[in-house]
Amino acid sequence: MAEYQNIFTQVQVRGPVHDGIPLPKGFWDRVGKPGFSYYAGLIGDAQIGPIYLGWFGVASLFFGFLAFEIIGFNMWASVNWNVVEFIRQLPWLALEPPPPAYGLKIPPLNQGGWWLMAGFFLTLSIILWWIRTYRRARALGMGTHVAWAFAAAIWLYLVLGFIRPLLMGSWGEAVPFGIFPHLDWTAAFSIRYGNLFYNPFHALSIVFLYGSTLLFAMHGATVLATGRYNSEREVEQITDRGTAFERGALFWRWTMGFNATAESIHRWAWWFAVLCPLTGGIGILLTGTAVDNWYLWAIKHGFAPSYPAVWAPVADPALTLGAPR
Ligand code: 07D
Ligand code: 07D
Repeated sequence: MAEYQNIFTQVQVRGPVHDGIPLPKGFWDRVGKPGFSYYAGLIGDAQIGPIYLGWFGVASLFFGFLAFEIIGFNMWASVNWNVVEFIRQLPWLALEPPPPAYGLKIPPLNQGGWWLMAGFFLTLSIILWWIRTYRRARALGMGTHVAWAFAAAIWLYLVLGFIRPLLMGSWGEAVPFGIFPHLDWTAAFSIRYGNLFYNPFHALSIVFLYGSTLLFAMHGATVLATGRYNSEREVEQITDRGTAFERGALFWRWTMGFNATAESIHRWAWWFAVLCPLTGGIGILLTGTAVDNWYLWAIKHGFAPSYPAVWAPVADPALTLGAPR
């Protein structure tokens, strides 16, 4: 008989379906008859629904769908409405922003106009969804920590596609829609501005990205490792002696000499996750606006070693004759 392994799934214990607490008057009702799904229970809670769909949720889904359709149809048009080619080439297809010549003007539809429209609807959809996370949290009497964490990601998204292009005076600076095209943009961006590795905010962003995975691994492992002592029942665990949480804390104090608490670990997690796109957004905002070449910037500030001027000093390739300006 296979041994029960809590790193894979959980024992599914089911009570009656639960509608959730009543909502204050004036809101939409939750919709959908709740039921149980064994498969949902393998990865999370087995109960599906009811779901709350307010005006903001419906509007967000609508505009998100609109953006998705505009992107999809443009990609399909780019392969002459050939279904097979559309599916075959999907990861490489793109909806590109306008060429630089248009600056911040509204371009013709097939010259980036569709891109501008899709970007507008996608942004609207994301902001409406943000409002939803804020309002649902408030309706439940929760803090708005989820909304503010989401806002950190939206900050980076807005810097990449809206704020930096505004400052640079051209929509052409923004990211294209498409799976590999947006990676090509990312690589080209790094090269154009002298290697993003020398941007200290890119480095900070990586610190928080890697730090997030480390903290997530440590936290997830600790809670699962103490599951046999009911580590998932956080409230009793924090105050009582001899609990799973005390063991988890002791484990880290014995191995590292220091331990987080059941509460503080979540603060660490929140800040690491939030600071990743927050610092990243600062790094992108500075690129091309305040700093034109991060490698030369790094040499100037003692962040990268300078090479002796044996033949000629290093010239910024972006400033040479014939370079795209
Ligand atoms: C696992 C939660 C689920 C979310 C998923 C994403 C779409 C887009 C639409 C084709 C962790 C759903 C994706 C709806 C499809 C069209 C039009 C979240 C989880 C599964 N990227 N990026 C991906 C986005 C940027 C970079 C994958 C979005 C910047 C690199 C996916 C944005 C730069 C790599 C994706 C965005 C950048 C990726 C997996 C917005 C610098 C990869 C994402 C709105 C930050 C990886 C082929 C994932 C990959 C990847 C989506 C922005 C770099 C398609 C929506 C411009 C280097 N990105 N990305 O799992 O496999 O996220 O690429 O800003 O290697 Mg990206
Ligand atoms: C994308 C925030 C927006 C997302 C939102 C979600 C939907 C989906 C889905 C319904 C992720 C909206 C969601 C629409 C709806 C459904 C299903 C957050 C996003 C609002 N880099 N790099 C980073 C590393 C290099 C470059 C950050 C590593 C090269 C550029 C991160 C390496 C070059 C940019 C990071 C590496 C380069 C970045 C992103 C290694 C390319 C950015 C953090 C080991 C050759 C971005 C300051 C993040 C940034 C960024 C990691 C290498 C380019 C830490 C580990 C040198 C242009 N890089 N990078 O949270 O902020 O993204 O830079 O080599 O813009 Mg990098």
